Amino acid sequence: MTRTAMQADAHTASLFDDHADPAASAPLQLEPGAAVLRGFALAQVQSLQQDLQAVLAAAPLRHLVTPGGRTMSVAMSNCGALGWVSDASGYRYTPTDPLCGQRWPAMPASFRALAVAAAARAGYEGFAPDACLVNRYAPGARLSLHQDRDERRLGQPIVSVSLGLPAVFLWGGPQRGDRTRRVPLAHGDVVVWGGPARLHFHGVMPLAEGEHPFMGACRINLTFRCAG
Ligand code: MD3
Ligand code: FE
Repeated sequence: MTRTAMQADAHTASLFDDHADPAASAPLQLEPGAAVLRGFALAQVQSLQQDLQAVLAAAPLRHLVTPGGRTMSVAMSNCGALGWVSDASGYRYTPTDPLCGQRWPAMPASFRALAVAAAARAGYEGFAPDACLVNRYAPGARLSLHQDRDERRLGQPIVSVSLGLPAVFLWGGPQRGDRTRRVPLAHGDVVVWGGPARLHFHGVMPLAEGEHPFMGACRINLTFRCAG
């Protein structure tokens, strides 16, 4: 084999590894506690998408209202033992869907397995999420800078899975006024947020217009948490 052919081969192999064998690609550390696993969910997107449809049939996406009275542009739902909700009285985790009074749909095995594998890959063995928040962004939807501090066990990480249209994630520091970095998140990317990064401020820039071949004109983000 010529030298050029070998180089081309090696290049193809590394591209292939990143996408087909996510366990082989080293996590990118944003900072201590925050690891980006590019494409980690790609091999599972078909089952995730199917199971998501069933979750959303039982617990439809809805636009929650903040305690301040604003309707969120992101549509949300939940699965698992606990679900995150917001209304005039505040933010909290509930065992039932306020729309119907029934328990949230169970967390699909495909969701749980992916979240547990991603956490382990980032160094968190034995991650046992009891809540999965589903966020759906249509073009223009955004999430303003906030902290996630409604969970009981802040020592546990949050695992987030991005599907569909790409987004620009805003990554700040422990104080609201800290400068922010922009981190692009694409279809199939998984991020594990723990340690000192767990309480950092973060948000999502308004979603750009687009059509994703697999997910349509939207971005879905799944976040797995230990809430109770
Ligand atoms: C960093 N969701 O649901 S995922 C949220 O893309 C949320 O829908 C965004 O922020 C989304 O609360 C961002 C990445 C993420 C999720 C939770 C975090 C980053 C985090 C918690 C602590 C630190
Ligand atoms: Fe958040």
